[in-house]
Amino acid sequence: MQGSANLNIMIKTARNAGRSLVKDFREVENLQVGRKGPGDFVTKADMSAEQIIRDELMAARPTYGWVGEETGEVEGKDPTRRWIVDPLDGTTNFLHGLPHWAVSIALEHKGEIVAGVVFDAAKDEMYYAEKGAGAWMNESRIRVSGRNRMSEAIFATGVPWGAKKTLPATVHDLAQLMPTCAGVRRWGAASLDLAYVAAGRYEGYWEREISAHDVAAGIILVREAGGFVEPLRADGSIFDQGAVIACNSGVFEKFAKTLRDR
Ligand code: LIP
Repeated sequence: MQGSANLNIMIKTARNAGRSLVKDFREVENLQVGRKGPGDFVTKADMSAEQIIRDELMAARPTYGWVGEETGEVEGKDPTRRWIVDPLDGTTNFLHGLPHWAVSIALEHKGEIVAGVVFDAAKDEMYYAEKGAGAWMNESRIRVSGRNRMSEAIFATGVPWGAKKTLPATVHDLAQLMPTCAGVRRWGAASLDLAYVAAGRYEGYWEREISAHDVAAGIILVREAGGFVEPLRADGSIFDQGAVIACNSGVFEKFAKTLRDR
């Protein structure tokens, strides 16, 4: 795919940050250096990857705003455009030596995500999408799965940890959903959950307590791959609610009804 200048910058930056993370992966000195809250770790690797991304994106587009997991929010001269970045989504997996984590970079324009890149550096899988240009993984176009029976569908979610309040609701979701489908997975990196829905590896994903930087890039991957992404509850936006549902078109209605009828 011939991407725009912005998409090419995002891909190059994600690759550079991913390379730095691969070097740090499984190196003891790069393990946990702090905690933002119970179960919410930050590593030297997170911080240096965010610095790489911030330096490269700010140099390339100095007027755009910035929201990064580790460095917070900076308003740009251009109030209509901002980067939304998670330098290391799946920090807990990274800390445990589990090769399932990613760099996530999204570009928002006037409140809409217009480009997204999720780089699974450990597996060298670069997922990217731009509004109107489809979703891609490395050189191949990706699409959501064509499965349309709940009994054959698998889903992914994030199970809340530590001080998160949504454990009872998530347990209720699981009790309602599990008897209707072929299984539920919990991998620990929301950006990759969305990338996997986009690639047709599983049918859907939902999570009840999630941050914008975890899901921003994945939202456009799923939409451009032909799937639906909505706020989990009918009112408000995904970012305001911090709750999301994403799915192929074949089982979306049944999946959403199961989670929304409470
Ligand atoms: C993590 C997610 C994970 C989710 C956690 C957490 P981090 O992001 O992607 O799937 O369940 O709540 O937010 O903290 O590793 O960037």
